[in-house]
Amino acid sequence: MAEAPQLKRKREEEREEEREGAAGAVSPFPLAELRLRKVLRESARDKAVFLHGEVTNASGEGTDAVIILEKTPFQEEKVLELLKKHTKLELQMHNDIYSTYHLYPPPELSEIKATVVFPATPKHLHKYLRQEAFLVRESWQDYSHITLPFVQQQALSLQWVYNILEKKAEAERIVHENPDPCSGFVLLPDFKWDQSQLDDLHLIALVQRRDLRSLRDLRAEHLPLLRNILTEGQEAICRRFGVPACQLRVFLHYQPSYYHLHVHFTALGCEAAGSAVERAHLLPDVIDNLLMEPCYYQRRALTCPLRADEPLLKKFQEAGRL
Ligand code: DD3
Repeated sequence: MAEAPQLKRKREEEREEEREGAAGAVSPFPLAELRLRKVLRESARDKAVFLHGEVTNASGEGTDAVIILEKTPFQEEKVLELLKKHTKLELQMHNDIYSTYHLYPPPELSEIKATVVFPATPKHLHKYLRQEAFLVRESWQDYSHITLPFVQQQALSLQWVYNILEKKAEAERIVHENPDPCSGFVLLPDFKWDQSQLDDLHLIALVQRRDLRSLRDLRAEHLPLLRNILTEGQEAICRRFGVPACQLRVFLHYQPSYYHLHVHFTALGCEAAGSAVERAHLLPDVIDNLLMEPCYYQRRALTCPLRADEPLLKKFQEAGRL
């Protein structure tokens, strides 16, 4: 529940901007005009629900959208307000020294984070369906014969990444940039983090160069890039958010969810999805592996979880590798 003073100041600034902009503000997505098609997934643990919605235009054509609704973590300085203020209180049960209540706080204390993908492709809709996962052991041969051709032909749009690198989107959110075209990167908060509290801190480093897809492409020649990301990323996060390097988990995913090389920085105290051993590779370990063996990631087998509906899993099944 700790909060850096920088965060507090930043939020106050944002609130001011909101107030100033409120009058002429244009909503980028008509949330209210949405019709619910299907609940894709819901998670009691994460306090989140994933919805498939549809917006109908004037000529009656429907366009798909994904909406993710999440209850946000508590903020220390607001918790007391929650108990006083204009919160309605409803006793649920009482037994001896124990009792439970339902609280109905005022709107400004009961925000819900909404993430919208619009228009959403069938791939987006699929991504959030609850799915069983399977572990695949991918040899280098598997990578070159199965995974790489698949990654090349699926060509999922990386437009949002290029927009960030070219400052066409989220430019004001950039925390640090190293502009070197070969060993540079851009560091900014991940979509998943609303920056209201440090508990779930999550930033991503997107590399400037566009020829690196994943861990599998990394060789000793990329060590300067990886070292830059590690040291400059840690420094920038400590400066901006006050979180020291020893409390940051810096890692890559294999398989990644998009094939433009990126590195995650998350708060050590936050065990959110994605830090599991079957998918996460710590950056300092990656660096050491490449130091000892320049072609480490072109030689060893890598384990990764694949969801039942993922086309890549089907490719492994067809090849008799599962
Ligand atoms: C994505 C993986 C991708 C749905 C959702 C997220 N961080 C992003 C666009 C801009 C971003 C991210 C795809 C897409 Cl919710 C489908 O992630 C993003 N901007 N992870 C930031 N800062």
